[in-house]
Parts: sequence; structure tokens; C-alpha cells
Amino acid sequence: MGHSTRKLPPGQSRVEGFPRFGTHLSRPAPPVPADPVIAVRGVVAEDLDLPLTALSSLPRKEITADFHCVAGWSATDLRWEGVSFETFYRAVVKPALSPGTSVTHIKCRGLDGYEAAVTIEDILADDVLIAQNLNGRPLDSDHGAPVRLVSPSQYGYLNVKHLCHVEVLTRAPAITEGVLIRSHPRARVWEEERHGLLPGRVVRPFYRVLIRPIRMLCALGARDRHTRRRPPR
Ligand SMILES: Nc1nc2c(c(=O)[nH]1)N[C@H]1C(S)=C(S)[C@@H](COP(=O)(O)O)O[C@H]1N2
Ligand SMILES: [Mo]
Repeated sequence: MGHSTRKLPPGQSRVEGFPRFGTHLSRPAPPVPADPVIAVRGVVAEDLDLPLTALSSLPRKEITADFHCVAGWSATDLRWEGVSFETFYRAVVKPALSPGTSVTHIKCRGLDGYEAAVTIEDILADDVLIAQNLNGRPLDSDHGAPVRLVSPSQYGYLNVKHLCHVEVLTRAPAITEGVLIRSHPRARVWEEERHGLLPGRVVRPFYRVLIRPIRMLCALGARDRHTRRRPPR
């Protein structure tokens, strides 16, 4: 696929391909359960578990977008397919809410325990997907099997992989991070909201030096690391 001519957000540089990246570092991806579900919890009248087979029967959506990690790399022209988060919300979450509930955030969790909260405005935006396919194939374990959140207008750290749990909240979750690595509650890429306290431009160089070591560690836990290490012929 040729490089798109789309502009990148401020402070981002293009990478070749789409590296596995994240806080799992050298750990392999979590196993996918035999009958995976998305558990819906929080301010719902009754807890519910939506089987992914039922998710698949909702109206489908496809987007082509670039993916931006807060550390400064961007993967371009990724074709995601799945169910728009808004469709999932209207069909599954909204009917389960108690009347009069005013939802402010959705906290997403992956099978590896990774969590991120997204404001309700941001998560209901047009380009937010619960993705099942990437570039025409089911998501592999490197990129979030069986399903992941994709919100291309927000930094990668809100794009929770291996999505298995959504918690419906009526207030912002308590801050559990330290001052140095404090995520921004909106993390919009075009506004360069890299950090919760400091301007994005200021933290750019500090995040940038993390790319190489994190990429190397994540590659250790990657699915295809043995084939990747074989010299090209
Ligand atoms: N479950 C889970 N989701 C995650 C992460 C993680 O460690 N675990 N890392 C986040 C970060 S910081 C980034 S940049 C992207 C990386 O997505 P990729 O591995 O598909 O490139 O996933 C995000 N979602
Ligand atoms: Mo990231």
C-alpha cells in the first residue's frame, strides 16, 4: 500500500508497518477465551455480558485511518472493520441504563488488565470503532484480538486492545497515575494533548526516547517474533 498524503498531527513521525506497542512490554498477549464477551458494568440496571457473536450481528462499519502513539510514532492507512462504538452504545448500553442516568465516561479494560477511560463525547464520535478486523483479517494477538477499541483522533493509549469490559461511569475516574506520566483525559492528537499537566510540545522529546526500548520489549512478546528474527532471503 502506498503512503497516504494525509498530514500527520503535530510532533508525530511515520513508522513503517504497524509495531506492537504498549505497557505489556515483553509479555505475550493474553489468551482469548473460548466464548469471549464484552462485560457491561457500572451504572446499568443489570450487569450484562454481550457475546462477541452477538456484537458481530450489529451493523458493520469500516474506516481507514492513521494511528498515533503518544510517544511520537504514527502508523498510516490502517483499514479497520467492526462495529461503531455508537452503534454498540445505542443497541446494548443505553437500553440497560437506569432512567435519568447521566453518563460522563466509559472505562474500557482489556484481557491483560490494561484500562483507559474515555469521555462519553469522545467515545461516541463518528470514527470510534470496536474493531474486529484489521486490513481485511481478524485482529491478531499483537494488535488486540479478539476485539479492540479504535479511536484514531486520540492517542493510542486510549485505544484499548483485547477489549473485554466496559464500565459506564457518571463521573471522571480517580487519578491513579503519578505526575510524570499523567495521561490527558481527552488525548486528542490534533490538539497534541499528550500529557495531563504539561504542554504536548514539552514532553515530545522525553516520550520519543522511549520508542526504541519499548518497541524492542514489545517485540519480545509478539506472536511472530521467531519468523521476524529470521534474516531476510
Ligand atoms: N490491552 C492493552 N491495550 C493497549 C495497550 C496495552 O498495553 N494493553 N497499550 C496502548 C498503547 S500505549 C498503544 S500506543 C497502543 C498500541 O497498539 P498496537 O500494539 O496495536 O500498535 O495500544 C494501546 N492499547
Ligand atoms: Mo502508546
